[in-house]
Amino acid sequence: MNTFGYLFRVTTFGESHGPAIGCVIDGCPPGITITEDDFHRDLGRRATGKSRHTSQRHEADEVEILSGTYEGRTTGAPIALLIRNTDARSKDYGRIVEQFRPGHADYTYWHKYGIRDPRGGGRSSARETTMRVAAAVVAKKWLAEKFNVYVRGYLSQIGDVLPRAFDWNAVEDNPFFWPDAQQVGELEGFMDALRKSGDSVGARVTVHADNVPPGWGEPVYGKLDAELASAMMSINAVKGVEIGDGFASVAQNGSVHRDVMTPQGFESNHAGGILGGISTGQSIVCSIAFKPTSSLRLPTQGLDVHGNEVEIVTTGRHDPCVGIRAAPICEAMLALVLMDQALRHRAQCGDVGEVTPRVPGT
Ligand code: EPS
Repeated sequence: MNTFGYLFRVTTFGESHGPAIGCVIDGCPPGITITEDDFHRDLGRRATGKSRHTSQRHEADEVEILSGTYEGRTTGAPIALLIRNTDARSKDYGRIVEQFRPGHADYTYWHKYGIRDPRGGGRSSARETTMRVAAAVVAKKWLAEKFNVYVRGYLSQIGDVLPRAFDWNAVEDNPFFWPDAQQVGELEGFMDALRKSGDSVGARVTVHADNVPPGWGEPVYGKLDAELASAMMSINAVKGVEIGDGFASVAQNGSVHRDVMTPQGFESNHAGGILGGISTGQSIVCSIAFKPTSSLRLPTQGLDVHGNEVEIVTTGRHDPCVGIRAAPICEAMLALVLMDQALRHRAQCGDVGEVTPRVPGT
């Protein structure tokens, strides 16, 4: 399954060390202004090699728009986007061609298909997320222009380090998408020590969508939160997704968790902007847990494809914490889900209109 969405349908293709990666977006509304320049910002935010704390692969990540636009505007035809791979180094994978990295999809791909592209992990590489971010550039633009909906994200935990302060303005000014500018030096030290040790660490990313109108999301099987969970879980290395208070809700009482409506607005947002699978008009808040990456130069025992016990060492240009550059990827999945749900809402309920006053502030 390489296709995502119902009405705004994105299919990605390509391997990390193949000639190119790409996507086809089908069902895109006509008239959206899109040029190749629009992709630079978000692709740059996601890319490797932007700081010493991520993989040092340096990709150009130049998008070619092959179809679906005319004079800089979408036509309603399938939009094909292509990025040529320019900095693959397949020899790094020579020694693990017949080995399974513990904690990696090498083993499950091998069992499933009986063949795998070991170069850079093929389709299991985080390189695949490039095209999600590219497709979401179109979705983000439409959401902003049509509904004033904005999607943004930040790193909300790395290992056991939590932000001590919060400022959205700090997030884009450091290599970690971290919301506390005072802590950036500490994180640099943390990551430098981690990299020297050869180990990796997990992280948590939080994304918000602001100004989502009430009503998006489809009960019962197309719940907005269910589709967000599925979308986020489809990102490499994701092991958990929370909406609003998520697992903290377990220890709450209903009298605390309920978001009381007043003439001045909602008093809280424990629900993360979704009730009954449908947006409330409050900010949608979703947190995503990334596991520590499994390509480590620290030797370990493991098995090869013949069942022999072998020593496994992964060399090359790997991310010690893939969560560091995952905020744009999570934003992308949020935007893709929202755009698809917005189109579905418009198709079925576009004539309903505003039937009750909104809670102020939404
Ligand atoms: C990745 C391993 C590294 C990263 C890659 C994701 O690949 P390589 O060994 O080819 O450098 O660089 O990330 C990207 C190329 C990207 O654009 O995100 C992995 O194992 O997932």
